[in-house]
Amino acid sequence: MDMSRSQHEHEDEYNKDDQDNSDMLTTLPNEKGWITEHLYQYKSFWFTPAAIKGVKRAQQCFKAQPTDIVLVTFPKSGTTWFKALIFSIMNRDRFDFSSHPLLTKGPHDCIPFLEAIIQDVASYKDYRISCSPRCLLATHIPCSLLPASVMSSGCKIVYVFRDTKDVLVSNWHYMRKIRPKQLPSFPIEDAFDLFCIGVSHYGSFWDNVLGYWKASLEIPDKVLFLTYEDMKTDPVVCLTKLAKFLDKPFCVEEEREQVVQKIVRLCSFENLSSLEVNQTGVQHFSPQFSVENRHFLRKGQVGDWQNHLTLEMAEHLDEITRQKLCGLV
Ligand code: PAP
Repeated sequence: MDMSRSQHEHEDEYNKDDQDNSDMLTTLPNEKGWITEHLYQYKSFWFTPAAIKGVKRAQQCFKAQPTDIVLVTFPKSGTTWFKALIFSIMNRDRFDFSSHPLLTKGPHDCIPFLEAIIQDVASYKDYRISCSPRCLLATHIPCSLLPASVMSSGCKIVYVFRDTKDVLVSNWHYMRKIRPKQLPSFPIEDAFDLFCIGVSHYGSFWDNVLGYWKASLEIPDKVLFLTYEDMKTDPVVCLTKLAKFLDKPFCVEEEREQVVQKIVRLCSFENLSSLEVNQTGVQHFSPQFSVENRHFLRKGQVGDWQNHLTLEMAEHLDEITRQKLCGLV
């Protein structure tokens, strides 16, 4: 009886949240959406209605623990790759490389998104228990909108930055693939215009980056700022730094056994994209939103923007990046 009451209470609360959210949406500024009709500006950032619900839910319900690890990215900055890397670093004592979970599970199955899993209280509780004592989570939520406990708990945050132009191009490809057929076509020129004025999922891109960049300068022992490009150029150095930050440094014996190199290979684009689970599997983020795993592994290259943006577009994006992230790039 208690179970069904609490289930009812939970559902009532949820339905009330839905009603409050739709009421709130009518009061928010909106712009053309990438995969929904509109994106809405909520507390200075742009979201789909579902993402606003996720952010609010996370703020209400998520209680971070000091031992938690939160991977934060602006969408298409390397989430899938870094989920695989962090999962491999943290679980390297538990799994052998020949029968590793990443060979049969997608990276998004190994580390869930906070704003998605928190929508289902039972799954969230089960997940927390399953990965105790160190819970691994990922999110795209901007720094200023994180649940308060993330900063106050002192848990570790890893932020991944990627070149603006590649982020735009990767977002455009992905959104075009999953964009509902009933919406009009979405040329890259439209994506570019929206992106430049900050209108993209969890954007503006620059404000999202800036919040975490500043936090990484203020509390470097709690917030590590890495780049997609550095991980590509020198994965061994970057992974070693990441493991040290996560209090799981590689010991001499592991170095001798080339564990770092084994993780790099396991999580490489070439390996992950060749696995059946990532070619045919589907990620169910919520009952309403599923995406085929292959859409998270497209090209995995630095500089693919050159195949899609004009030089004028690229220069414009670089100029905004120089102005907004002065000192970082
Ligand atoms: P998400 O934020 O929606 O989860 P995310 O994983 O950040 O997506 O972005 C996908 C991008 O990372 C794709 O970039 P592309 O469109 O330029 O190709 C994808 O190919 C790339 N990616 C995924 N896995 C890897 C990997 N193991 N190594 C390098 N890049 C990767």
